[in-house]
Amino acid sequence: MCMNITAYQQSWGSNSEFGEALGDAGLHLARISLPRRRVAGLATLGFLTLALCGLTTPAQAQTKPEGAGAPSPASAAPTAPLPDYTLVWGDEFNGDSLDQNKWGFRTDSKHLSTQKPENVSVKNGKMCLTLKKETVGGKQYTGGGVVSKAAFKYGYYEARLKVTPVAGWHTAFWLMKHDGSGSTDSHEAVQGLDVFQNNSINPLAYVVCVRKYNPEPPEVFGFSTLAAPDLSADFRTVGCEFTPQVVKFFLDGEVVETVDATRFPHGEQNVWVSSIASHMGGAKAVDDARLPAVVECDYVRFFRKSGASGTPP
Ligand SMILES: [Ca+2]
Repeated sequence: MCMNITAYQQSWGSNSEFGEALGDAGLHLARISLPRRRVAGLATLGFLTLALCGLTTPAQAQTKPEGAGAPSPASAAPTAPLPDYTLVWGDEFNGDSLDQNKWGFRTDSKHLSTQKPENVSVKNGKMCLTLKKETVGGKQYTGGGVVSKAAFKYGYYEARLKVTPVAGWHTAFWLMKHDGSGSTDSHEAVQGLDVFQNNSINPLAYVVCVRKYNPEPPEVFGFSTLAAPDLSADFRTVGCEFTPQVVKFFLDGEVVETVDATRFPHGEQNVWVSSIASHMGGAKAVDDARLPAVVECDYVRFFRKSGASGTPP
């Protein structure tokens, strides 16, 4: 297995995005039963997403369908979904621009896209990652992403987000030490926790796993492809509790995968949210006709257990 992982790292890079290739190899497939919600047509949902992120014309916005897209619970004070945890860092994205005291940008060129700061915006209580067909940095598409300036270790990490229904995009919420380069190189990473990785060609599944980077050799633990409600149809809450003993992955408040954390060393990690164009998941091509597209994130939060020590936010 380690041979396979190394081979994939060489072709995909040593970062969160190589995990999905492992999933394509069918190393592990776990299915969970989750309630499915009836959703409106994809065209309507795509339109609504663009409207919320200000990418439609005023005339188009006037035709916004009623009743679609429930408002986010942004006004509620963030509370920990687990006992004894307290919010110590986060962003509700309530302003009109990204808070660069909290976030830096992902700026790499990887797989099929170059990630641009200009593609990250904050509107209507959401952070929007705009996905475009344009040639930049030798790639034919541009995506976007953010990485927290603060790094944390043990605690509960959570994001609420909605992916695009447009095929060809890999959207992730994950935890990994950032080396300051804007890329996903993992030279400083001890471990990586992939809380959520979706390939938009299949909005009904996503991947979780734990990756050990250092000391070498790299290893992957708990790699699971999880069935989910349509991740492009509505916002979903994904979380990860990290303790010295265990990593627990959550979807909408339910534990969906558990990994023994005593099997790998632990270090600090930054918080990432990004979307890049990619063939991962078996996408043969990006669906150009439906671009630009948008990935939305309602919030990112980090809670620490009461009495626990850690890096101040
Ligand atoms: Ca929000």
